[in-house]
Amino acid sequence: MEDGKPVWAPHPTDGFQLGTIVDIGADSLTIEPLKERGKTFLAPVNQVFPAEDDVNKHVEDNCSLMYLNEATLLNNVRVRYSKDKIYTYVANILIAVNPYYDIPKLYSLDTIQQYQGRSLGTLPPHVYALADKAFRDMKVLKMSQSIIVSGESGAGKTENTKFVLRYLTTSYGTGQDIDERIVEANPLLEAFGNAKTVRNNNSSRFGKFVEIHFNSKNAVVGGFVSHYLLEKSRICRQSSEERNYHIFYRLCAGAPEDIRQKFHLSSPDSFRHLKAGPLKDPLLDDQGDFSRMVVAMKKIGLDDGEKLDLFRVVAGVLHLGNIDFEEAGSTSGGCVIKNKSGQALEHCAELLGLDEEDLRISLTSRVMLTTAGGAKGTVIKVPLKVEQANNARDALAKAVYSRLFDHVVTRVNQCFPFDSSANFIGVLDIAGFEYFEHNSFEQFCINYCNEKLQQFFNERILKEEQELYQKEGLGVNEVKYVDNQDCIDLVELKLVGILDILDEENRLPQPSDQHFTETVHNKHKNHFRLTVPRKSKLTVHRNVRDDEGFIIRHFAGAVCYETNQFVEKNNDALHMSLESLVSESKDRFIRELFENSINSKDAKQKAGKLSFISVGNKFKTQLNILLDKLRNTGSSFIRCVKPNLKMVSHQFEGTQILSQLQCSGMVSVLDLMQGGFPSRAPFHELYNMYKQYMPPKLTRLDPRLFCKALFKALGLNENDYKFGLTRVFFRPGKFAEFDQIMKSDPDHLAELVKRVNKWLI
Ligand code: AD9
Ligand code: MG
Repeated sequence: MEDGKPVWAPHPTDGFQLGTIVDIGADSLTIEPLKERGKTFLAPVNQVFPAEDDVNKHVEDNCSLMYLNEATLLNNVRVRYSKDKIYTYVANILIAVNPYYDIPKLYSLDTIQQYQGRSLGTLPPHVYALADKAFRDMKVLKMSQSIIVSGESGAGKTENTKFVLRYLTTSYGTGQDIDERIVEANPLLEAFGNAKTVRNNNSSRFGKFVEIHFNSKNAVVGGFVSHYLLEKSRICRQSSEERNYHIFYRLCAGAPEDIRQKFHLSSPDSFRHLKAGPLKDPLLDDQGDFSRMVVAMKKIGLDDGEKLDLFRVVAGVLHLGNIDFEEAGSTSGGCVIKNKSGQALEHCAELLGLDEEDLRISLTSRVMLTTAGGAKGTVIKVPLKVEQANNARDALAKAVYSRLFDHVVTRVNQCFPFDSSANFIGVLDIAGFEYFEHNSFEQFCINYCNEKLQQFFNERILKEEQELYQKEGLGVNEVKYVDNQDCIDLVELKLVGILDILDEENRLPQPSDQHFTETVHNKHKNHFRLTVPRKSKLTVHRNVRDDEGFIIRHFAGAVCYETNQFVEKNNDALHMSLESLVSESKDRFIRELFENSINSKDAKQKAGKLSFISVGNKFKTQLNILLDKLRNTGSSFIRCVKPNLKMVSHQFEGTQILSQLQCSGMVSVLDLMQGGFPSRAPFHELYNMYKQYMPPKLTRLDPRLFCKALFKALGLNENDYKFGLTRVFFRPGKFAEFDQIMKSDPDHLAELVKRVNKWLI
């Protein structure tokens, strides 16, 4: 960094501020802010970055800046955002800032048409450009493609995913039903899988990978949705400012009178599962959304019977939630259903096709197989305490609702079937790295998933970069990056990985979260990635006892997980009495929900005795299938950014955005690019761009020689660029510099032409 030149130094809210270096210490710099002359502050050396000469300038591809670092990236994104340019490239990666309002024409049909068939970079950065690149790559390389959309809650993943789906079906569909169905499946998935949270009024509480399949003529033939990890805890409990899944409120608000009567529906405040949070959100139109959902259901081909099946189960879950228990008042230590819950019990039994008495017994007692006294396999009935009965009721609600969600996805998939497909374009919309005040099993799973995706991102971005250098004969050094395999191993390795340790705990006769936590610490003493909360010097340290949690050092930062409830959340099995209750329901639909859930024949045979189904390991298997799939496709990345916590337009909270860019791995990409050759231009493009400025003698040369002659004449520093086989590679910012010289004033150009002529002689 040169003396007196402005630099970017940390700022508490903006992320960075401009200043000049006034003194250099051993590991910190004294900075004088540009806005407050005379004042100074200290900043760590590694958090001060060179600034561009013109900080108000913005570029479509961040790599054409002179200095590639987190500060110049943040500034570029900021300047662009202020002009409603929400998309920015960093090479082929697309950064998308959520505008929180509809930018006119940004997604219009006209815009869709403009982007069709156009190479990346020929038009302003756009999610359509990336979608079209995926399509063209699929067509030319005859290879499936994936688009990985990531970012924190509310960053715009789901909206961008929908734009990709709409773009592809509009542009490359056959104009038949199927195109519309792929788009219209979303309202249904969102009704059952999205909810209002403090971070997003329409937050997806599940991950999904949507594939659009194409035939050998590259026309859309069908689609397929895979889903991951629906947040089950929400069905029975929400924090005071959050809501349950949309469908519950929509049904209460929008169902026509006959359905309301049939399913005994009333306002949301009469249901325990809904009344903890806000019943109505001013920004959400439950009634209107209900009508829109019904229209979408029709469009994708659901008939009235199927629609009623879905609504009936949703209503059944609501009534189930209203069943309350009280102590039995006898010596048995058990409990009974409160008198006032009689109607809830009756409605629930009716809607789920259960015998009222059976439901009562299954909720208040538990059937166990005993081996005591040598009487192997004797069935005994154990009365449940009030708290245990509450748990049983909630477990049943979660099981019924999550099976219902599985069914919705399966049913949606039947709406766009395909016989054969040549290739697909898959879009992954899954939550990004999370760290909250309290982090539980859900965060643990999602962050494990993000470690895997980050590894894939590193592999792809670095590998592609190195392959290109190699192909072009550049002979540059290999690029190194931090490998996170050790962190992935810590979670998923057989036997010693955290997931297997947890499963092992679940299988113990008396599993406990504390014992699980201790085992994790014991098995991984001195593991670089794992520490105990109390003694940890890491900044995330929370007031959690060592046997109540662990800290994992993720690629995006350290997170303290509180292990309370890990054991319970890792188990997908209902206890035996409830499992047999629902699988023997009089209602065919309910029976099928539970039949389908046990897939393998083997598991079916054991079903009667199943007491543990691992959530963590199921997710691990799904994730590995997903990653195998991704590895077999060409890939593009979209990094979504949430501009502010208030969810409003035109507000750019620098520090918060900076942290998102860091978590998404963008900063490491910049480091890589800064050390490499991020800008590149094919010889023929340079030739076409600049031939008008050059003497005829030069333009007669072939594009490669033309460029060589030109570069020589310009006297460019040979460290700033390299000639490959088909293109010139530039060091960061050097292409922009070169372009500026070429387009500079006529006198300068005349001088240049003279020099070129001289060189050619
Ligand atoms: V979550 O992890 O599912 O909680 P997402 O999916 O990242 O989250 P989502 O796409 O749902 O966020 O976006 C949140 C809200 O921002 C949307 O409901 C829109 O109101 C708003 N949004 C997002 N992207 C755009 C956009 N490109 N234009 C206008 C947008 N509004
Ligand atoms: Mg979403």
